[in-house]
Amino acid sequence: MSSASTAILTLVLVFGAFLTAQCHGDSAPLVVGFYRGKCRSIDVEAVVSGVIKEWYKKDPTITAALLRMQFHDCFVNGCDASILLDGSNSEKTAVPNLSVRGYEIIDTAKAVVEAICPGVVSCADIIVMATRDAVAMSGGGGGGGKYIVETGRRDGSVSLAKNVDLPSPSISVSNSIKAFANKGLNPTDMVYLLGGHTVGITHCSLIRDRIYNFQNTGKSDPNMDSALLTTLTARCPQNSSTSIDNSVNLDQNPLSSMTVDNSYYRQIVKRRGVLQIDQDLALDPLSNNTVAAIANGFDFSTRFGQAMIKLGGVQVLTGKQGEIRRSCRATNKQTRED
Ligand code: HEM
Ligand SMILES: *[C@@H]1O[C@H](CO)[C@@H](O)[C@H](O)[C@H]1NC(C)=O
Ligand SMILES: *[C@@H]1O[C@H](CO)[C@@H](O)[C@H](O)[C@H]1NC(C)=O
Ligand SMILES: CC(=O)N[C@H]1CO[C@H](CO)[C@@H](O)[C@@H]1O
Repeated sequence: MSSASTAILTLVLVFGAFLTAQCHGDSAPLVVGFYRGKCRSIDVEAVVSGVIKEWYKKDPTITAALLRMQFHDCFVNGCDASILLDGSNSEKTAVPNLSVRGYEIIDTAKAVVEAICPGVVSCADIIVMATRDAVAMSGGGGGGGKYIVETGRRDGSVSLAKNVDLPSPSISVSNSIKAFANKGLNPTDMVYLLGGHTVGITHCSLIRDRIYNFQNTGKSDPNMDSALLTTLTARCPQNSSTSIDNSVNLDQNPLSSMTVDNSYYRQIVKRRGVLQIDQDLALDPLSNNTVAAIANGFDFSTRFGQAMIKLGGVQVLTGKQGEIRRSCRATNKQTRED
């Protein structure tokens, strides 16, 4: 092909791609500070932050609640607040969602922003902003500061329990890497994001196999530190006849179980991981070197924030897609029909 015809072909291709982008121009990139100037001169992010600060003073466990909520929202049908929709068959009714909490926090933040500027701020953005604020209150987010979130998400209208396909606590590191890759997140992102387990709890029902009958051996997980095994045995009796399902801190350093820091990694390298995936992360050759580097002080705070920003970009609705819900618990169509 002559260089002239190559040039023409290139032009046609580039222009064609440009036209295609225009035709599919319902979406727009997320941006930092999307709400600037969209609610008079009011700083919407500061308003949300105020709500989270008040809530955190009463209940510092909201950081764990919101981190898990953002993970579950973004992993199922993208970060579109589908996890917030009520309904007999919606995502929040699916088994892995049973213990997701914090819905009232989002309701409160939404009520406050709706009172100031109705129909402007999406529920999907509120989840991401609120999580960032709570992480900052818990000491995370880059030198004690906040990571800078991008905004401009819009809310979805599809929320189905059958779409919920979240990793189980016994997923292997290699399958977990695949699950994250399906969302555009690389293995390093995954290792940092699992650092979310530096706060919060799990229920005994999800770790009893590791304590008493690991992979049907009738024994505990051989990779579990013996002191941790003693602690967990006491906290999670084998044959608890009651329906009470005790909780156990995911970060087993008692001084740090409420703080967003690298302590989770320091624990798992000492074989003090609580969930099976936590322990395996420190041992599997696919992730052990990254874990060791973070445990030794490699920049957790900044990198965790960056990974959260990336998580917040998974399959988002933007531009003219979706809607800005009036109530985070219902689509606008449902709200009108009520
Ligand atoms: C392979 C990936 C993951 C698996 C298998 C997993 C699994 C789990 C399980 C089983 C629990 C305990 C639930 C309960 O007993 O109530 C839990 C809790 C939690 N997860 Fe994950 N998780 C994963 C990734 C993440 C990510 C990426 C984040 C956030 C960035 C996250 C944040 C949390 C938090 C904060 C809690 C504690 C919630 C609370 O205290 O209410 N997890 N996770
Ligand atoms: C729990 O139940 C199993 C099976 O019934 C039994 O083998 C085991 O000894 C019991 N453990 C305790 C601590 O009672
Ligand atoms: C990670 O695992 C590989 C393979 O087992 C091993 O050679 C390496 O030393 C491990 N790295 C760390 C930091 O333990
Ligand atoms: C928060 C929430 O909606 N939890 C629901 C989880 O699913 C169970 C069973 O479907 C419901 O009873 C809960 O209300």
